[in-house]
Amino acid sequence: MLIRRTPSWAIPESEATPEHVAMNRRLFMGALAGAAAFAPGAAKAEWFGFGKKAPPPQAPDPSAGLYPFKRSGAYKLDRGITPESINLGYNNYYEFGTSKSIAEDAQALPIRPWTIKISGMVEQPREVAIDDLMKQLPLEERLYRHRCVEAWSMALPWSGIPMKDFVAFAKPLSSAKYVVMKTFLNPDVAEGQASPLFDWPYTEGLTIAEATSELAFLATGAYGKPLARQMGAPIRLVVPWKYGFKSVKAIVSVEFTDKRPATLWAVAGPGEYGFWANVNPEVAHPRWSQASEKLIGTGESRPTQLFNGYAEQVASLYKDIKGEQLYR
Ligand SMILES: Nc1nc2c(c(=O)[nH]1)N[C@H]1C(S)=C(S)[C@@H](COP(=O)(O)O)O[C@H]1N2
Ligand SMILES: [Mo]
Repeated sequence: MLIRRTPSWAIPESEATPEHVAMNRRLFMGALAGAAAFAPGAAKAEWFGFGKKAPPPQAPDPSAGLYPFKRSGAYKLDRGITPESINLGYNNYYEFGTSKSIAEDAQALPIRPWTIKISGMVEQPREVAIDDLMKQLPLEERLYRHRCVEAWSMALPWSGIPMKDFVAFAKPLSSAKYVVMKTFLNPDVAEGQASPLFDWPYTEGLTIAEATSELAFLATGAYGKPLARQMGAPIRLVVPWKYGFKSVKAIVSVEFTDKRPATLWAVAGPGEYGFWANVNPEVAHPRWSQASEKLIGTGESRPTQLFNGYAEQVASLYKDIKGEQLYR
């Protein structure tokens, strides 16, 4: 008889995957009949990571020598850093599968050359290579907590560019209200993108006020080196006062607009995930409590903090917003 031993820090699958599998199952049942008709082969009954392929040879990272970035003293943790080895093996990245073990599949993503398209309500639309961007903008390391809507958390050193400096670089028009970020679209490499259950590419957005706030960060690295592919290489958003699904990985486009974007999880589960998604222990997810969180790596349970402990920096962003679901 096979006994699956779960490390003590691991969350039982049933708890760890609600964002995700529980909803998908429901969606899946509903979607199956129709979806299978227009996307034969995409609607796989088992979708927990894909076939193992040897990763293709990858181009070198010309910015690798810039790491480690100088650590900012402004961001203190109230817990230990999650060991890198644990973070590298516990990820959400639906493009590569719905389990936490997508690291191997994610190695197929080519991350050089990599450009970011800046478009919409800006002085001048343009496309910029990530390595040029890193030469022009400030680089630093920040220690942040990281809280998934599934009620687990980590803490880690991110290396990257303050988002407010990126926004200044992009020169949005004063009429722009939102910034919309999208992940690459390449179903040949990311088989999850063949699934009809989500509106690919992964899309997330912030208000301009959020994007230019102190904490919003574009990570190009973690743990003192370039970002691992499973963590969102070569560049991903990090907004630590919000649930993890806001922090979109592998960004290829940034658009400025005056319309609130339709974001991937808000489209997939509108009753469960919204645009704002600010962490709040008192606002439960429709299917589970957010009062506490489990620290990945130790298994310790801690009370969830309002805005994930960053209320001092971000609460003022929301004080005049009325009649909106700010915490889901
Ligand atoms: N493109 C993309 N970005 C994504 C996701 C995803 O599936 N695809 N998952 C999100 C979720 S739900 C979380 S919790 C974090 C996980 O980041 P990590 O794997 O570095 O912990 O990435 C977010 N960004
Ligand atoms: Mo998440």
